[in-house]
Amino acid sequence: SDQSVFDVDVWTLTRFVMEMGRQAKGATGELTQLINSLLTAIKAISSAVRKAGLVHLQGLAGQVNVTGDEQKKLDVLSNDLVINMLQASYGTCLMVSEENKDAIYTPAEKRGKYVVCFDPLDGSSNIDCLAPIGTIFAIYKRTDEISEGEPNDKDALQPGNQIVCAGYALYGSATLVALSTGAGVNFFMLDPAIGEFILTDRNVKIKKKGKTYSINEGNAKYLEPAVNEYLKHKKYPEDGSAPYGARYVGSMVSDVHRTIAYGGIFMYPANEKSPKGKLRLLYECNPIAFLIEQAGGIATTGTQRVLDVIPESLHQRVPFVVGSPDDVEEYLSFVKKQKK
Ligand code: AMP
Ligand code: P6P
Repeated sequence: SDQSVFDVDVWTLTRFVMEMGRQAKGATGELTQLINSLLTAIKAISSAVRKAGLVHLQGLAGQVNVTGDEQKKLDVLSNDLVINMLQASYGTCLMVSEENKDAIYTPAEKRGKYVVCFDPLDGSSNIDCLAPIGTIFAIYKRTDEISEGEPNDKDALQPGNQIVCAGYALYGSATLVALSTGAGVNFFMLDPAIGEFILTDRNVKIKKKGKTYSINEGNAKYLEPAVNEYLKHKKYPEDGSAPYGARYVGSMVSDVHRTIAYGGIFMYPANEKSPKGKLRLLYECNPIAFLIEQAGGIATTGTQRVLDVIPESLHQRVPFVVGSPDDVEEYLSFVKKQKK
C-alpha cells in the first residue's frame, strides 16, 4: 500500500490543543482537558447524527425545549453527551445549554474554573431532511470579580469579549471543527478511520468582500426598510456591479461556515415577528462572532459589536449580522442612512 498516504507525524486537534496548552504560560492543563473532553462529545454526536435515520433517532422525543421547539431525540442525546463529557473533565463549574431553561451547575466535587455556553445540536429542525447541523460552544473563565464562593448565573452573563475559547462542529458532507483560543481560527476535519480531527486549514481568514448574501427572505414582510433596501441593492445594483447570489440553509453553522469559507454576509436581523432577532446571544451569536472576528470579519447587532453586548438573561436573543468586512460595512451604511 502507499505508505506516503499515512502521515506518521499527523497534527490532530488533540495534539494541537495540547501544544497550545504547553505554550500557555503557567497553564495547569485544565482548559486542554476540557477542550479535549468536548471533542469526545462532538465525535460521538457526529457518529449519532450519521446513524440517526438507521436507529430511529430521528423524529420527536416528545419533549419541548426552552425555545418551544419540539425536542428531537438527537437533541437530547447530544445535550447529554456534552454535559457528561464536560463535567467529567473536572474543568467546568457552570454550563448554559440551549436545551436547558436553567443553568447546569457542576457538582462541587467535579468543579473547575470554566463556564461553557453551548448549543449541542443547532439547526435540529433540519435533522429529518439531512441538512447540515452543528454544535456551537463558547468557554469563559469564572473570576472572583464576578462571583465569590458558589458559582451563580452571573458567571455565565459575561460579554463575548471575555471568551477564552470558542468553536463549532459542522456535521455536513464531512465533520469539521473550527476552533479559536484568541490566536486565529483553525479548521480540522474528522478522519473517521482513526476517529481524530486532522488540521486542514491554519489561521483561516475571511475574504474582504464576498459575492453572496444569506438571509431568510421569507421574513421580508417583517424586515426593517433599511434591510430590504440593502437586499434590493444586492439584487439590482445601481452601480453596474454584478448582483449577489443568495444562499440560505436555515442551519446557522452551515450558513456561517460557508460565509467564512467563501466570504459574503449572513444576517438574522431584528424583525416585527422577533424584535430582538431569533438567534441566542450566549451560545449562538457570541461564539460565532468571536470566530468571525478572529478570521478578520465583522460581527454586529446592527447597532453595536456583538462581543460587547452585556448579557442580561441566559437565553436572550440579539439581532445578528456577520461576514466579510466590506459587506457588513455596506450593510451598516444602509442602517445608518435609515436612522437619519
Ligand atoms: P489552565 O491552567 O489550563 O486552565 O489554563 C490557564 C489559561 O492558559 C487559560 O485560561 C488560557 O488562557 C491559557 N490556555 C491554557 N490551555 C490552553 C490551550 N490548550 N490553548 C490555548 N490557551 C490555553
Ligand atoms: P429561520 C435553527 O433552528 C436556527 O436556530 C439557526 O440554526 C438558523 O440560522 C435559524 O434558526 C433559522 O431560522 O427563521 O430562518 O428558520
